[in-house]
Amino acid sequence: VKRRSWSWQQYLNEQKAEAAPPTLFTQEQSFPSKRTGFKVGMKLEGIDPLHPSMFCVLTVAEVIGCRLRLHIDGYSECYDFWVNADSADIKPAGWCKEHNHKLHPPKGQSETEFDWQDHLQSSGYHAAPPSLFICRSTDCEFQVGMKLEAVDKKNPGLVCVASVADVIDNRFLVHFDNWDDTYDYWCDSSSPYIHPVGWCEEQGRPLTAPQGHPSPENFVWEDYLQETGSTAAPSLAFTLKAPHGFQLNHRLEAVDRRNPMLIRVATVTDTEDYRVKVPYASVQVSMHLPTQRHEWFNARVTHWSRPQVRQTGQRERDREVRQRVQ
Ligand code: MLY
Repeated sequence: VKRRSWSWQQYLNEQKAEAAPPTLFTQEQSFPSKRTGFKVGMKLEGIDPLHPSMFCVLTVAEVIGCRLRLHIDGYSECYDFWVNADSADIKPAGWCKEHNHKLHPPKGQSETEFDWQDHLQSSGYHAAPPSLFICRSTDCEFQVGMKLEAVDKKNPGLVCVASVADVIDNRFLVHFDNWDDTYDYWCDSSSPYIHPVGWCEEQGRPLTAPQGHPSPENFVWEDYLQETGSTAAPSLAFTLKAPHGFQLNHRLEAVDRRNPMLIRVATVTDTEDYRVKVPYASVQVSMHLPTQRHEWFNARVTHWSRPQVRQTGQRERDREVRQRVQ
């Protein structure tokens, strides 16, 4: 049997389903207006997703559409990760030095010895031109050291004592006091996961004290701020965004978290104010963007124009992943 290429329009008609309207997606989730100029082999600096407090030396290992697979120099390929080409997590070579951030050198090289010029010369690769990176607003009222209450995204039932550990452009790094940086995450002032000091008390919810606090049940912000010589992030700096507008049964394209190279057809099966639940269908398509733009993308990126239909077992079909709506 000749397999016809998979089409969103046909699928939506068959399913009598509606695509999530493009207006519901943020700028970052929408298709960029021009093709990315990143090429395999270009080098850059960026945030290690497993250690969000660290900047590393990276090489573009693969480019598919508007997404890049990045390799951390000197480390195993198993740490490679995918980002959108317009991600705020990547910066041109030399950015860390210029902005007073520690750059983790490739494995085996010492921090003091690492030099971009030498690294490029010895590898024979080039730095990604700074013009490929998106310029961002630098407006941020949050400052390093300020305290807040934040949801631990790895344990979403917990709201915890947290600090601003870093600020870049309009985003800041949320760090949980006395925990390691694997719980850290970057967000902006509109994030639904952050709250001003005193929020838990006001809401009648438990607040998780810093790890090792002598009396976690009796945590008092006033004392803690004094002990640590810190200030609370001003409540006016919190600018909670409006809930998303995705609705049950909306179809969209979502990155498969287990195999982030793949983008899958997905259906919204549950919604909360700031999250949607999307179990993956078994069809893989070309991008995770509003479906209306699909034709445009397909027309240009030929190696994605024959989506692959995967045979999946029950286990895979039953697999559900909560995809957070940014
Ligand atoms: N059961 C987990 C909970 C860790 C929570 C960390 N947050 C507060 C940053 C553990 O003990 O590892």
